[in-house]
Order: sequence, then structure tokens, then C-alpha cells
Amino acid sequence: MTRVLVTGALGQMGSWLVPALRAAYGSSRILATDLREPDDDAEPSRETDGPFRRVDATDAGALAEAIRRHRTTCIYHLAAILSAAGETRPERTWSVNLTSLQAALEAARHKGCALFVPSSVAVFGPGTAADPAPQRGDMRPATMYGVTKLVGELLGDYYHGRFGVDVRGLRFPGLVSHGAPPGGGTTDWAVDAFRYAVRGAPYPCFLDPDTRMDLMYMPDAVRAAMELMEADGSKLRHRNAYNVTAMQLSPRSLAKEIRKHVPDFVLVTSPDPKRQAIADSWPERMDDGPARREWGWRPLFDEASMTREMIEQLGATRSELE
Ligand code: NAD
Ligand code: AKB
Repeated sequence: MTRVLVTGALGQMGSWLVPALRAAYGSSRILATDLREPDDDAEPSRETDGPFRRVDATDAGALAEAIRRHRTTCIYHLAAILSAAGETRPERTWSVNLTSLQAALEAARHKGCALFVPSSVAVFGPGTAADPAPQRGDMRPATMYGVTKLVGELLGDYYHGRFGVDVRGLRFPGLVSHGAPPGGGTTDWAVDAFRYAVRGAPYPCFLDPDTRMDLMYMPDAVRAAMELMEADGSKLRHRNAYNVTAMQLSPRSLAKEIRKHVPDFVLVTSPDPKRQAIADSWPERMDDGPARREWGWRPLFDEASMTREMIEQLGATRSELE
């Protein structure tokens, strides 16, 4: 019987993954955990509709205890500091991202759990082919976040080969969603643009409008993670971690698509050289051929269907965004 513990469950991805896991396996079998408590002032939210426990994922003892008490069979380890936030505190990013990962790997090893670890397009660096970045290529990330994600992939391979732990991972591109806002990434512009658009406000974009980036709508990302964890392990040659992708957009092309729904929407530039440098160091598109071949990955959302749904959903909660 599948019983799941999710770390970093209150973040952008966890707030979608937890409800999807609860729908698939039953609410009581999914324990959501995070360093922070759910917002008491918020409406009863999807991520708190089931068991929640405050756990610092860098505390190996506390994490192992939560895993034991929940009788966990599978861990989704989402807790991390993302790229832009990571560059403001690189030492802390190393410490949080890798201390928590090692705690999750050790718990998975000793309790016999499967483990999902999200990686990122950030594992690639300026030396990688930009379009497409291969599944295996030049991996010299220019951010501390990317370094921790690449080390995480290697650790996953090591724990699988050395101890037989069933660790699996995906290299996500920038994830776009409504609900919990993004937490300090370089691809946050692709969410922010929608939030400004539904408020009728011009969006001060921190990137050059022609910077093309690899993106995916969150429902596809959540489905990818769950499908990978259900896939036949004997077929997974690149288990830590698969490139996955859905669409490639620049701020200018996304603004054009948004204007089909919000004709007055404008994007103004408000450059941030630090985040621009990070974006410029990442590939524009990843080659997701191995994911398609080895476990049947296919994205369902493109630019048009994602934009339609984002505008509809954010428009319905417009007053909360103001
Ligand atoms: P997020 O910043 O929105 O959420 C991270 C969550 O982790 C937060 O709720 C935070 O409170 C929690 N956290 C931080 N430190 C913790 C600790 N020590 N113990 C427990 N919880 C802690 O991030 P996200 O966008 O939801 O990303 C989830 C995962 O997916 C991360 O590993 C990230 O690297 C990866 N990823 C995300 C994207 C994206 O575009 N969002 C893209 C690629 C990969
Ligand atoms: C970030 O921008 O840091 C994340 C990511 C692509 O990993 N969205």
C-alpha cells in the first residue's frame, strides 16, 4: 500500500502535488510536511486538506521519525532553495539542498522507501548546447542551485547503485502555475506576467523580452513525477534524472499569447542583471527523448491551453492578488 511523505509541501509544486497524490492514493496516506506552518488565515487550502506536520528536512532525525510514524513507502523530496534566492545565500543553499537530500536518501535507504527528487534545467551551464540540451552533455552549472541539483543527481545514482535505493528524478524546466506563488526562481517571470495581467497592471519584467526559456504547466509536471514513480524500474536507464519539457517561451511571446485574453496587457522591462545572467546560462530547450522512450512521457499542455487556463483560474481569484 502506497503511503507518501512530501517535504517542502507548501511550496509552488507541493501545493499541486499533494492534492494530486491525495486524489490518487487517499488523503490519509499522504503526509504533507514543510519547514513552515500552513497559513492559518488562508481559506482551507488544498495542501492542508489532510495530514500535515512541520518538519525541517535538514534535520535527519526529525525526518526519519516522521517517515517511520507515517509508515512511509515513498518520499517526494521537494524542499529546496531555488536559483535566484540561492545566489543571495549560496552557502545556505548548499547546506539546505544537500543536507536535506542526504537525510531523505538515508531515510529511504534504512526504511526501504522509494524516493522522488526533482532536478532542474539549472544543472546545465553556459557550455551546454542551448537548443536542445542533450540528456547527457556538458554539465557545468553557473549557480549554486544548479551545483546542488547536479550533485543531487549523482547522489541519487550512487544510492541506487551502492544501496539499491529506488531513487528517481526529473529535470524540470521552469514551472508555471496559479495557487502558491513561485519561491525565488529565475523563471518566476512566467508566473508573474499572468498575475499582473489579470489585475490589469503592466508587468515589470526582470528579463530581456527576447530571452527564450524552457517551461511547463504544473499539471504536466505533477503528472510526470507521479508517472515516473509508477513506471517499471527495469526500463529506467536515466533514472536520475530525465530531461522533461513542454514549451519554449520568451517574455515577448508569452505577452503576445496573454493579449489574446487581456488585449491591453503590456510588458515593460525592469532589468535584473543577476537573474538575466542565470537565464542566459541555461538552455532554451531540453531534449526529452529518453523520457519519452523509456517511460512514455508526453506533455498535455502547450502555450495556448496553459495561458487560457492560467487566465481563467487567476481571474477567478483576482481580488486575492490585489
Ligand atoms: P518553493 O520554493 O515554492 O517551495 C519549497 C518549499 O520548501 C517551501 O514551502 C519551503 O518552506 C520549503 N523548505 C525550505 N527549506 C526547507 C527545509 N529545510 N525543510 C522543509 N521544507 C523546507 O519551490 P518549488 O517551486 O515548489 O520547488 C519544489 C522542488 O522542485 C525543488 O526541489 C525545486 O528545485 C524543484 N524545481 C522547481 C521548479 C520550478 O519552476 N518551480 C523547476 C525545477 C525544479
Ligand atoms: C528556478 O528558476 O530556479 C526554477 C528552476 C527552473 O529550477 N524555476
